[in-house]
Amino acid sequence: MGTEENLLFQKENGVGIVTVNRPKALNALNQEVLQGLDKLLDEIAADSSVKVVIVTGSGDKAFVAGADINEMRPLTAMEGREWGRLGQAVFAKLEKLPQPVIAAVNGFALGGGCELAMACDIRVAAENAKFGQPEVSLGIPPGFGGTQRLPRLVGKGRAKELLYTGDMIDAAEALRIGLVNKVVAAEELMAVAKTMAQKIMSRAPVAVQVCKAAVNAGLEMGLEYGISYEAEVFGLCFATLDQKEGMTAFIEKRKPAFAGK
Ligand code: DAK
Repeated sequence: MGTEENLLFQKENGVGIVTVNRPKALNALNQEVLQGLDKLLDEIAADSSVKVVIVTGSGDKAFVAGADINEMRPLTAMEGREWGRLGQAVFAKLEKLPQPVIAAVNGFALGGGCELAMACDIRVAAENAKFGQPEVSLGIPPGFGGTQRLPRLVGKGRAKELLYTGDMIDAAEALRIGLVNKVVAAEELMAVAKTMAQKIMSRAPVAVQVCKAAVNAGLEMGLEYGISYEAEVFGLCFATLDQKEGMTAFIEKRKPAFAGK
């Protein structure tokens, strides 16, 4: 599986760990990282041995401190649009990845870093994590989905406050407003993320994937159509071995052994 120096990938007991590895620039996302991530996500999507993905940053200071400002500064309008399109496509790919994705946020998650965390399904944060969309201080709005995913997670009013002020919030505040799912001690972050990954992996894989697709699609289509989509995928799951195994195991009072089929 492909790895770039500034983007690391390792597999550990079915969990794929993606690490943005530019600690000297606080893991800021440059074009090379985005292109590497694009390729890596295709490989992960096609790799059935990866059941759950964790995304994190190198070092103990930053998850990702945003898009690379040095690289962005000289862009023309057309180049900026291309750059933004690449990032948006990569983040959409991450959001739609068949496998569940946990962001293990180990420090600054600013701008594109906050947007990266929001494109993941679940966010676990270290106590020292800091979140924010400081783009308005740089003369731009967020460009990797921040104006869209932030209000969907924390509500319109809170999102607008963060977007307009560019304020940074700490992990406790992020937890309070629903931007993160859990806050843990920094030294426990990866262990907690891995334990959560293992728990998800112990459930019926197809059912988990269907939950992900139904939540993502449903939030874009309104309750009536979302409910109807749910009925379709609910029905489809009765064609899986996992449904037979899950219900039989319950009746037989034993743990299910899911095949993911
Ligand atoms: N880009 C490039 N380098 C960065 C960086 C970034 N975002 N953030 C930090 N660094 C670098 C610093 O320049 C410094 O490099 P050296 O001076 O050592 O060479 C090194 O990382 C360490 O940072 P500091 O010395 O500043 O460390 P501090 O602890 O003092 O401060 C900080 C940490 C995170 C508060 C500070 O570094 C900071 O404010 N960083 C910038 C955070 C930020 O503004 N992030 C948002 C970036 S804008 C678009 C699509 C998307 C986007 C834009 C357009 N299109 C549609 C076109 C997204 C934009 C963003 O994400």
